[in-house]
Amino acid sequence: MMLFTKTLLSDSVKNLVLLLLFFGFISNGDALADDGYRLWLKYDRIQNATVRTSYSKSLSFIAISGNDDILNNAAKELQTGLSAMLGKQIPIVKNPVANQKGIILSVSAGAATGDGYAIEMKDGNTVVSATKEVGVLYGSFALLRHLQQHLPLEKAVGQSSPKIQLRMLNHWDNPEGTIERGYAGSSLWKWYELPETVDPRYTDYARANASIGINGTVVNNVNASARFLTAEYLPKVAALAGVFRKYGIKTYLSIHFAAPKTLGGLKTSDPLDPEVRKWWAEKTKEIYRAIPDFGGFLVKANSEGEPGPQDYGRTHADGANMLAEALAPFNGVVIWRAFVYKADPNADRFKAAYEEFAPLDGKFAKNVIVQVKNGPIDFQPREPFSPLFGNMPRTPLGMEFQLTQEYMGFATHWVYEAPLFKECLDADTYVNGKGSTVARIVDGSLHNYPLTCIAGVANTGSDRNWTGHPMAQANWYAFGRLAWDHTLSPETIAREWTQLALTTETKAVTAISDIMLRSREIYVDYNTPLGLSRPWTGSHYAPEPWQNRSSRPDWTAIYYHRADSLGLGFDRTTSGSNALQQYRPKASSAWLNAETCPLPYLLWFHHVQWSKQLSSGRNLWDELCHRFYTGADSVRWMQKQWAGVSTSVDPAIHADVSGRLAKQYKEALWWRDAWVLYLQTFSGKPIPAIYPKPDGTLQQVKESVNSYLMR
Ligand code: BDP
Repeated sequence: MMLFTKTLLSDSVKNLVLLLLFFGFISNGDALADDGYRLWLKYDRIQNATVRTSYSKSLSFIAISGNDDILNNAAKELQTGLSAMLGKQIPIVKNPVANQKGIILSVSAGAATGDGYAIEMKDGNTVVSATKEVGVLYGSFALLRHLQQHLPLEKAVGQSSPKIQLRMLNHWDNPEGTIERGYAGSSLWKWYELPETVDPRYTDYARANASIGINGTVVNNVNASARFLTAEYLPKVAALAGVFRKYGIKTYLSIHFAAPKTLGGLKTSDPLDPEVRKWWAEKTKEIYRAIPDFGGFLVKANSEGEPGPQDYGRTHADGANMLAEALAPFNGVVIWRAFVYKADPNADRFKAAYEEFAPLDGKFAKNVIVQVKNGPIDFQPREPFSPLFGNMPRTPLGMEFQLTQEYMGFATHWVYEAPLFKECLDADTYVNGKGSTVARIVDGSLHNYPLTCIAGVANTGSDRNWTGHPMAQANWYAFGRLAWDHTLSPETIAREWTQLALTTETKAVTAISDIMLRSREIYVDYNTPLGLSRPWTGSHYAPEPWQNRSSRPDWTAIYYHRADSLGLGFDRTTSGSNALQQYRPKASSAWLNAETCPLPYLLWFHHVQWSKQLSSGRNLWDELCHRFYTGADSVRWMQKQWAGVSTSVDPAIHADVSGRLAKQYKEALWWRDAWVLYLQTFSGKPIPAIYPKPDGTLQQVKESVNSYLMR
């Protein structure tokens, strides 16, 4: 009896909430604290009555014919979004309603091609059309994005097609639920309860991705466990794929190259061994039986201790082509990573990927993509573009960006990454003359690549707000938007995301996007200014520029900054490692000479004397102090600016970000003091009098770092 009453009560409460929702007393979050779960798909009720009325008149139904999963999800999303924004239930119908205006979803030949969509006005109706169902889904999300910004409906008209075919997230998730370099809780995938229990959150994950055009996901870590290929795990992966498929997202797996040995019990994993090839062919068939639209394999091989073809004297191409052969009958692809560097004490790690991969150009099978990190070293706060871009015209090169902030302050520091992505995409390689940008290599237009791919190492986890730092959601969003259209500006994306996720108040949108746009440069200034890199070893978080001990030299900090009594920086000119020679002369001409090298890249390429006058008018030492001090100080500006939007942003999110900013400020001082005090032992110069003294001695900073590292 008790139970019955409870059920009745909870049902009636539910109905009341629904009623209130539709009639606008509360809107999906207006009156409730926002926990960030809804990301940029908030669909808050539109407060401006004029806008609401005008939308209501034109958008009174959603017409969809046929019964396709993806189309149904497009209609459902429009219904959820519109009903919440307009405060009334918008029906999904089979045919347009006479004498009313609404949305018509249509799959038709001749509409926008590929994954693209068109939005048109026809007889007062808003028609979202595409050649493929998934295009209609993307068009529906684009329309919702437009309406969430309260823009005039007729301005939604237009066409859009993605510039890159495979727009993927790479999850570095492990079978036991941890995430390599994850800072937002544990894995989203609850392997232990799959496939029987399918968390509804997987659907929300798929919605979020589809809303920004992401169409592929690699669900497990590149340091791959062979377990994902077992009969135990494949049904689990298949259950996820079943959810993702309905949002146009293909599922991929990272594979362990030695699986034929470790899993299959073979004597070898040599890619040229017929038994090994057969093993992969059979395994691939088994995967496709479970997941008919499986995307393919992502492979980290002969890198940081992972097994690979070189263990058998074979090349990366041999390894990739063996897997490509197994996947080809199913149209699957191999995404082979170029993140390699050997433990050679005399080598420059900068040059490693180019040296191993450029000679293999043209040797890969048709369904292989080589995935290259944006920079030559490893996701540093600033790197020059990888010299592989432009040097493999006969091999599709994919881009790998890192969304998770491994080197950018985890989930504590606010860093908007779109400027970093754009800086790399817009860089000119000059391979086919001026305008040969990295973006044009990645989108295939420069070398006519038949396959194109861009990947972001995901920053998602089980935290309620998905990304730990609420503002890190913008990095996921920006990645998707740029993967779709790399010509968008970081500012456009910042403003758009802010309006969708935080507030539509114009002043606040400007204030918040200002912080976002400056945030990466501020971080670089107090963390690795003027082209410094890798001032940490194990933690990737705390300052350790003094770190000089490790099993290999390129795992120490001193290997990268090369501070000595003369100066600072890594000489990569002809007098040093000559890594600059891997670029086209026009791309590197400014970098070749310390006089002309832009300051952000100076110490990437030159060992510069402490008293050298720079283009800023300061000498190197003073310029470094200037950067460290102004960088750290700028976090206070971020705090002030953020305090100024307190009435425009949800209080819970506001408080959360304020707390993180306070910690960021403390840690910016930590970084500043660590660097300045450490470098001073080489430069022997005083900190300019205009700056306050560091908070402690070098020894004290080292102790605080040690106590952090002991955690
Ligand atoms: C480095 C990470 C490491 C990854 C590696 C990779 O520290 O955890 O496994 O990249 O990309 O940045 O393979």
